[in-house]
Amino acid sequence: LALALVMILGVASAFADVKVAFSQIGQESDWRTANTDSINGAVKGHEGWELIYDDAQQKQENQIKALRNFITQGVDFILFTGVVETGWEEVLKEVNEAEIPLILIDRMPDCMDKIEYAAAFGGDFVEEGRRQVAWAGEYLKSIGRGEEEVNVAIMEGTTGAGAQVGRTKGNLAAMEAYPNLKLVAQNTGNFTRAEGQALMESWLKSVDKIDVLIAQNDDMALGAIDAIKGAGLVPGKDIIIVGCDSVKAAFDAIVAGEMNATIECTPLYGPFVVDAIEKLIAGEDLGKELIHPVEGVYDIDGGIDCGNGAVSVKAADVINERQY
Ligand code: GZL
Repeated sequence: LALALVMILGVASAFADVKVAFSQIGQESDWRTANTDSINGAVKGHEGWELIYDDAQQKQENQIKALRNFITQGVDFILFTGVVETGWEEVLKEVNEAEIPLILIDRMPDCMDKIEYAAAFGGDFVEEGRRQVAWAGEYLKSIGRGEEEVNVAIMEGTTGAGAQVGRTKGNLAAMEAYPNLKLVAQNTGNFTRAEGQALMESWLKSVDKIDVLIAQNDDMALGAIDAIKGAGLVPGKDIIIVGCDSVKAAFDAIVAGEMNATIECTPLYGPFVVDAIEKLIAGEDLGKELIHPVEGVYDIDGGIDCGNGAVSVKAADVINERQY
């Protein structure tokens, strides 16, 4: 029976009229899991489409191998997000030479202007980083602490990742607008909860005083909360904590008063990818524009104006609508 099943599945996959290959970075965060689930669900949910998935475990060499395997397999489309920005030009040109349409999602390669790609969709990381610091600066003003010097620590994502490079750029640019914010620590927690906890534990021993933590994703913020509690401090009060991604666990922490805000960066690219592939199959040219999703800011009370039209929304009011 098992043999028959394998044969049937084998034959069925041979008839899948669209093979979509996805080079995914890894499983480092709730955001990444939600991103994989969104694309997996959308592609597999499409009649006659097959998803060929590779998890690179956050290693660039594994992504390069996967891309070359996809070329050998003769897939119809390749979805790609790079663990880091650099080192992709050679292999992405091989994808171009194989004439396989490339859809860039999430973290963009730094060679975008040197390769061919059929569509691009991802977060505006510089704006997300700017919003993190702007939220903190405006929140401090709203509680009467806009004048006092406040010590800020920036916990960065995976070093060299587009999301880290962009968010750090946005973080530091926004610090200029709030002279009361003083940067006292900056290091990477690699976008994981465990490494965020470890980094916060080391900072609590080595840094005189941290008043605000800017964590470039919610998983690191949640790890930092564990470390703060372990040190006998009160997260959300003794240290103000601003995350990024807006995953469900962050909403739970905000409603519990242990985290103060999170900046949205949606992982739900599945519908975008399916729509793009359908249009490409129909012969449409989708252009080169990097499409950014519209995104929000969520915190304990709402009403904090972060600039660029971003006013925070009360987490408790929308927690039941969260999709990831
Ligand atoms: C952002 C994405 C980042 C998330 C992290 O688009 O690349 O990678 O912010 C994830 O949670 O690890």
